[in-house]
Amino acid sequence: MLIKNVENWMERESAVTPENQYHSRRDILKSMGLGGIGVAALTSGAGLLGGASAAQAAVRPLQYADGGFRLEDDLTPHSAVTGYNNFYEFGTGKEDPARYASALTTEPWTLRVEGECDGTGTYDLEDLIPFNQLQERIYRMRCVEAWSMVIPWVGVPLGDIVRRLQPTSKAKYVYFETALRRGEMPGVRRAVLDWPYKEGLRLDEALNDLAFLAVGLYGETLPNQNGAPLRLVTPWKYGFKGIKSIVTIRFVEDMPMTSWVDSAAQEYGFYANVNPNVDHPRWSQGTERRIGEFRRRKTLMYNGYGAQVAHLYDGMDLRKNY
Ligand SMILES: Nc1nc2c(c(=O)[nH]1)N[C@H]1C(S)=C(S)[C@@H](COP(=O)(O)O)O[C@H]1N2
Ligand SMILES: [Mo]
Repeated sequence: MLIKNVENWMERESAVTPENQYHSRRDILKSMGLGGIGVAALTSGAGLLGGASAAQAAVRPLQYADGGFRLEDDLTPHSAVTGYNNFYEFGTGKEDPARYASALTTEPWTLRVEGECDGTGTYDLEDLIPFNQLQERIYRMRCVEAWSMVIPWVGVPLGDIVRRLQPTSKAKYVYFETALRRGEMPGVRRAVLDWPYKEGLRLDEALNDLAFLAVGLYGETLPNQNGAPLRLVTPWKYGFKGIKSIVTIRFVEDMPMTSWVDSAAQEYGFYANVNPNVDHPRWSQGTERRIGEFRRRKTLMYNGYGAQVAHLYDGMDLRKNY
């Protein structure tokens, strides 16, 4: 991303508290015999179990079922998931989103659905997302900056929403935009990226089982710094595809421009599939550091999700289509 020197942010990363010093709220709740449901009083009390910030005070518990995608890997502690973020609308520092994103007004939240589909129009969040059918999925996440996390997301399969909106036969891609609120987002005063933040998926990628629209994490609504109230999660792709605080969904015929391709096409491609064999021009993608761990891990092709997604790219040259 905008890192001049990889070592620079690696040092910042190591400043994150080691894993054994964290207390996962989820595990604590589990050990108290509480599941993911109805723990409002316990989980939203600021500071009760440590690490809560002003921005997290607004989160609410969600009800959800097990979405079936679970990992053996330890979860990344809640305080790292919500305290070490990329959300450039609030600044380019990893702590900036936790510090400033509470200014974002997320209620009410309306989305525009546009382009090549039958379901065009303006939707309240609750009308687009079936909050009574939420799932929890634990996904491995890999940032292009070569750090990774394991996050318990709560949301709905993107494919369910796409199918409900009924794309026309012309629709080949889904394009997303983040809210642009000059008064609430200190980071957009600088033209770091071409605001609003833009992303896209090929339609078959959007329909893949793994593609997910998250409204929560760790059993609660998303903290603003993680993209409240609605963000994309595509765990086989680098983190930057996970566009936050979505206000526009548009079905289009041609491959859309995305913020990162626009900013540096030679460094960030449209596909952005996690691929240890294709290095970023300025650093290796062969290994990664799981936040909270010290030894580096080998990065896995498609972030370990090849069985689910490799077929989407059959016959494509992944060096060209990076
Ligand atoms: N609108 C918006 N979405 C964004 C970003 C951003 O700067 N703005 N950063 C991306 C990047 S680079 C990453 S790694 C993930 C980080 O998500 P997290 O902070 O919830 O871990 O969000 C992605 N989505
Ligand atoms: Mo990222």
